[in-house]
Amino acid sequence: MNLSLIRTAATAVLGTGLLAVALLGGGAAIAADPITLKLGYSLPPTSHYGVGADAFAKALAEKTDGKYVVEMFPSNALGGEREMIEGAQFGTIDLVVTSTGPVGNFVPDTLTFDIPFLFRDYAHARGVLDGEIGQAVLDKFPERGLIALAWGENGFRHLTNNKVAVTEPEDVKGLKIRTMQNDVHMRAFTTLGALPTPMAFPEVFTAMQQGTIDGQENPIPVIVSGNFAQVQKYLSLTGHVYSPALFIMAPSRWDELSDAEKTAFKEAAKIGADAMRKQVETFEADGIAKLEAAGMTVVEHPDSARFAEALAPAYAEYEKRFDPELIKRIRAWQP
Ligand code: EAX
Repeated sequence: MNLSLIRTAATAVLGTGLLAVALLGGGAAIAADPITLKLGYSLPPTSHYGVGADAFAKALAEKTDGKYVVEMFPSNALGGEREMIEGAQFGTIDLVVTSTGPVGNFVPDTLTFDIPFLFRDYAHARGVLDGEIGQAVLDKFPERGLIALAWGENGFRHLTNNKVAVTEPEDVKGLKIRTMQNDVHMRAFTTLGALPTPMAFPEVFTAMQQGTIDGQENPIPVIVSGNFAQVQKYLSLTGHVYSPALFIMAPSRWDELSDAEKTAFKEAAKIGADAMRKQVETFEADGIAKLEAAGMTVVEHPDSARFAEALAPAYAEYEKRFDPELIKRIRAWQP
């Protein structure tokens, strides 16, 4: 391997201030004239998204002999998730790791997966997404001006707030809860009697700090990596919905790739997704204890069955809006 080349590429990438550290440390070759791709995500580099993006960058370099260098833009540096997805559509951002939160506004088929209490556990969600049903949704992206390389993971979402230790659906009544810009989620919270406030993620911390919202809901890895314990008192492990993540790519970039490169990008995204899922598990293993140590009161067993029951009117609507047969097939999925 030519070390001076690596150093030159490293300096070039370092010069931007934001870089693919994993790539440079990973021992992968960097081609003489590498193509630099911009990848954006909403969480810090140490998050599950950061770990997944780094693993993707490393695998991509290995699979393409260093032709592609991924420059990382973590922590909303390129805007909120909705803006980043628009960036991919326009071709101003090459790659985005995002939750499905705002994706339904672009590819409505993803919304089916945002239905509350649809998946029993991680094995169920991952199995459906990695199988035929998940692939069929990935295949819908091109007609909406986007490429989806692979499903990643954000995790099961739990509720935090500053007013009350939520154990029953009634406790949620009147709470101002920030939701993602996702009308399936908003419908669920309206049905529970909360006041859902759709908001882009970059604004959430300040909104909690200033009390313009009482609470929010996110997976443990996001609550931990976002330091939400600093501004939220109560955490209820509602696990009310599974939050998938995606590796999205700009079609303008995708169209430039050879077939072999397209395969390399997809395989690398799958490796990134696996690393992301592992990191979600790591965060979940010690995250709750960390949040308790940081001062949060944790309700470990809110009444999930009653939450699901209280959502009946919302389910009736989802069944009208989405394919009820598909919902049935997803629910019935077995490993
Ligand atoms: O993708 O907006 C959200 O709450 C997301 O879960 C977060 O940005 C991670």
